[in-house]
Amino acid sequence: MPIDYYEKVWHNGKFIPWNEATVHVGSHAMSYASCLFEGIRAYETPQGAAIFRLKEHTERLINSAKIYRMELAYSFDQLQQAMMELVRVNQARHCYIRPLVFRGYGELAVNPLKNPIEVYLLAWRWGKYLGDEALKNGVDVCISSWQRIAPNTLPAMAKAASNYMNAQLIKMEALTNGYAEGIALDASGFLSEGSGENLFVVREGKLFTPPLASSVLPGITRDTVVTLAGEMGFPVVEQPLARELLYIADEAFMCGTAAEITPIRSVDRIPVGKGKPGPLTLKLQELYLSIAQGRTEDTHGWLTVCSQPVAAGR
Ligand code: PPE
Repeated sequence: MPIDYYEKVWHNGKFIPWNEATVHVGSHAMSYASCLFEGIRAYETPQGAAIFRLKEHTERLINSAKIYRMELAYSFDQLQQAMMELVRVNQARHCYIRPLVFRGYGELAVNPLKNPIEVYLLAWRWGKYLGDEALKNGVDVCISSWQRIAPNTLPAMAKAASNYMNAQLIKMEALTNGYAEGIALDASGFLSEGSGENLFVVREGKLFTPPLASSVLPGITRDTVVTLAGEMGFPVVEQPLARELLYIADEAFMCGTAAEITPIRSVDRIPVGKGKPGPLTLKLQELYLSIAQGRTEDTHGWLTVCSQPVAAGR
């Protein structure tokens, strides 16, 4: 699918055309993957385009930069303002925002410290992450033969491009074998996460999700699910989870900004529950989307409205 992009890109404080948002191949990030990113959705709401959990995504970006000793020239507030401005100048009704922070052109050697830090904000329109029918019908997934990065190799709490080389191996293997997504085990053999989503299992009225120690990204949708499920009277247990729990689960789903809440209907060709999206999964999915789209009152302050409804926007 070609990128359905918005024309204006934010680069170090200025807006530039999409086609001019290029980097030199000698940039540090190209050779050494010294790049961090975020993925954020702005939804169309009756109040105009609204960014979902902007504060938490910005915090995670700042944390990723701290872990990798990258000094950001922009404050928490400036980054949030820039993302709101990005949505406004592009007159986007809804979009996916991709902040990128990377080490640019300067010196080529492993030591990254002499290279400038570049900050870009891109926006494009992104449809359903795991296929058009995924949210409604669920997806077929497999357990990957690739493990998730071990805790003492690459930090899973940082959303770094390097982690996504591991994710690409998981994804390619899954697609090659006819699955929509792969779920990796952690270095101890417990369930970790999908190539781009966190994982939840429902069994006997309880929700389970792998803990951060299982090398998962501290997902913001994961946190949203934990909050909403708790309010619905379903506390979530965070503990190391055995692979076979998925095979005997009543329901399972994956979640992420891009994937939203996607039901899992089978794992390794074993049907999960009745082999179709479960009732609690669908309830959480609907509640999540209705809050994000401004159809249900935003009691948590998760939405940041960027603009008035724009008739001319797309
Ligand atoms: N784990 C991984 C490995 C991951 O990439 C994501 C998001 C999550 C969990 C869920 O995190 P959150 O979005 O905060 O709920 N993956 C992003 C990028 C996907 C891509 O293909 O690029 C996303 O969903 O935006």
